[in-house]
Amino acid sequence: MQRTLILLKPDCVERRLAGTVLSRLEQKGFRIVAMKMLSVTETLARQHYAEHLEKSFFPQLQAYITSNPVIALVLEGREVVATVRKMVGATNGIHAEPGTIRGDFAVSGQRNLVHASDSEASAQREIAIFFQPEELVEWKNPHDALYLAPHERDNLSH
Ligand code: FUP
Repeated sequence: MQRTLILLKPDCVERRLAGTVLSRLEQKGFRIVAMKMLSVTETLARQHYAEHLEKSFFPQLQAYITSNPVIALVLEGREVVATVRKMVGATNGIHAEPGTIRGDFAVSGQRNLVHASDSEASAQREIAIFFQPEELVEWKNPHDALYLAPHERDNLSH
């Protein structure tokens, strides 16, 4: 079943928007399988943003993501990676479509509230950075019957 890593970033926590953002993701119909608050260390920031280490904006990005705690969570569900990316919107809040999380709540290219994995491979890499395998909770939700047709429940990754 497909999973993705979400970070409610320091600005999201500081602006008390964590509940609002989480609510949107929950209401869509995805399953929370892990969640915790933590302070991102500089080492963790370098791991998570490995692809941006050489970018000119990395020092500022690292300072921001380590400035206050984040809430990290893993969501599971059908096409969760691409669907959450659509819900989050374009990187810069100014360019993000209204109706997306960044489009509705962000005006910044850096303080954009949320991180969401951009591919299944990224999701696997990022989940392993933030969570131990035993922190990922397997559970059955009786309400899945309300969200999915029987044939969709059989293979949740498609
Ligand atoms: P996204 O996948 O939309 O989160 O964006 P990227 O992976 O391209 O960038 C990761 C983070 O780097 C963004 F959330 C914000 C930050 N960033 C900047 O601060 N400046 C930039 O020019 C690009 C990205």
